Amino acid sequence: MISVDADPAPFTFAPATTALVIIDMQRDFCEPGGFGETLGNDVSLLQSVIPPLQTVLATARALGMTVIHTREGHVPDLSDCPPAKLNRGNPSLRIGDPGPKGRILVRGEFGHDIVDELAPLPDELVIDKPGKGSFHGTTFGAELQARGITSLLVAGVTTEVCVHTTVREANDRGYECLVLSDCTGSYFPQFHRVALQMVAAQGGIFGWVAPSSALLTALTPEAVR
Ligand code: TIU
Repeated sequence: MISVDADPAPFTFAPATTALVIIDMQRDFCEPGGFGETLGNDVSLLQSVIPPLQTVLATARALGMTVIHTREGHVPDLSDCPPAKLNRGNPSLRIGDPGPKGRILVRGEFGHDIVDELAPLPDELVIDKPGKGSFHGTTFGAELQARGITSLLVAGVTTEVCVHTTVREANDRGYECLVLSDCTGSYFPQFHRVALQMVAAQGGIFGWVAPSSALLTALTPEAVR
């Protein structure tokens, strides 16, 4: 077992039954001209997530761990996008509108895909999800079960939206989740901070939180062997 120095207590996991889950590191959220920017956000705030997450991803791959990527988005006819989501707020462009990186938050468009730095390998699972949580409307739960996964190392964006929703869904289904604090990010730094506190408070009500440095200290080839 690997033990990571985490908040509120050490997080222990077996690499063979643990997946690195990278949530929605899509151009639509991380780069100008996508969904995140249409909502009025400064998307440059998410850039700091990429370098530490690249290191964690490279380590997980080198150790042969299960890596799963998710993408939020909708089929081209938007039949999986509830009107309550489509019509919400006053964005500069709505979901499905043509933008500089293709139709906003639509599957198959350039903007919907994952940033180059974290591009999935051909053998890595990519879960397309219509909502904020990774379990809702997807095969994510079945895929975890099929692989015997019981613990999740969770990274990606945004901390208080899709990362939080996924961790809450996973926690209710019995998965143990470690959120990597520097490998998640938000358009609202104060939400990022408090969202991480919410996970670990009350004895770890939703899971555990640790910086990637703590994971990498514990996750060495010697420890995994
Ligand atoms: N707007 C925002 O903070 N996030 C999302 O809409 N989706 C995800 O977090 N992926």
